[in-house]
Amino acid sequence: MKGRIGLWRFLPLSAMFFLLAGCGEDKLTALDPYGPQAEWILDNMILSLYVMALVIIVVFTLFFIAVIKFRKKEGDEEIPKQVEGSKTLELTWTIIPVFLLAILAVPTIAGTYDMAEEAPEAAGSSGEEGESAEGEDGEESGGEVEEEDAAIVIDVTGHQFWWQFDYPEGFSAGNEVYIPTGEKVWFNLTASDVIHSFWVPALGGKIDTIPGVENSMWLEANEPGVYKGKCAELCGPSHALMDFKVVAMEPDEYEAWAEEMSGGEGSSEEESEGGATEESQEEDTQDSTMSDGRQAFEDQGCIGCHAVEGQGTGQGPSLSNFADREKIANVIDVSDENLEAWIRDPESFKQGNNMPPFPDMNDEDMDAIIDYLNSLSVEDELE
Ligand code: HEC
Ligand SMILES: [Cu+2]
Repeated sequence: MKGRIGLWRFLPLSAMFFLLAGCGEDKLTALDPYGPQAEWILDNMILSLYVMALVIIVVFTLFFIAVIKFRKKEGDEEIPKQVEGSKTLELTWTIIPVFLLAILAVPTIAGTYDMAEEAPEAAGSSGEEGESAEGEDGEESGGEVEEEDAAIVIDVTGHQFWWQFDYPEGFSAGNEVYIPTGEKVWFNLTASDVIHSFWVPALGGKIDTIPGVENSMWLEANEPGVYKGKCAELCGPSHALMDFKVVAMEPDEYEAWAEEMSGGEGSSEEESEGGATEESQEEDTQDSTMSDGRQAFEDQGCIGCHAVEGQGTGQGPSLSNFADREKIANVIDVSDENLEAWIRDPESFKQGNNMPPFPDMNDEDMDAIIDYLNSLSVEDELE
């Protein structure tokens, strides 16, 4: 009796837990799908739940019938008839599970093949965005203009403890991956150090990122939104903080974004080159008036690890659109104080991460760098 009272007391508490668990998370659940893959997973989860429920109901019904109907009655002294094996029974409880597994197998196998679809061979490079560069010079990629819906293939690299997303147009995005809605976006995934796992519960399944191995998967978002992703493989002290976000935009918005990321208006020639854009990026940075902040960013050596406009170095996340981030390094809210605190001592926020601290940077450089980072918005450019 005592135990029961104790348990009841926890009921409001656990109810609260479930309510609160729904708060503040950016769609971090597989039970609320926003894309075909996640829908498929949920449908199959529910189907197997039904199958399991059916089994439980049948087994327990039989069990209770047996317990009640065949219980020992008053004056019953005989030992009941002993049964040793029954072909009919054995067959029944072999065939029923086979039948149930067949029900599960049909959608599972079909879906697995669908999901294992390979990324279209490099169709993304110099693909869609280059082509749709507002038409200024439509002839850019010469004869080999891709068909309307050339696929987008994004290279993903897992690092302790951040995500690198390299786009076919030659730019890199750190920690937040932008995709268009309503189409399959392919990801080719690997890792630079240890095994990580790429998972966006609201959009689909997860897949490991393994050093030296390239895995591939696709995701699709039905509607615009921000979908939270997680590293799902214990990878070091800050594994639990290795989050990222998928930002799904309407296709035309996405195209404008991608164009802006790959250098804005003047750079459609460089887009047509696909990957080989290093030179033109150097030019780009020299063109843009070298602000104090940019100068400090280079003087302090940040540029050695953080690309701004351009492919990631792999050492640290690209900061090309840093001002669009919702969090710094996905752990602290964006604010000048927090940014300074991060730069002076990243370790205090994310144990074991690979950014060196800059505890003694002078205030002048610090302020300039913070202003500079705050100016690096691509979404603002689009408005
Ligand atoms: C040795 C390489 C290295 C240098 C030098 C470096 N960083 Fe970093 N930085 C990193 C890494 C690695 C991360 C990712 C940390 C993590 O999240 O695990 C990072 C993360 C960041 C972030 C958060 C990025 C995001 O996506 O939210 C900011 C901002 C940042 N660095 C600014 C700077 C500034 C400013 C400097 C120069 C004063 C600098 N970094 C120098 C490696 C470096
Ligand atoms: Cu990880």
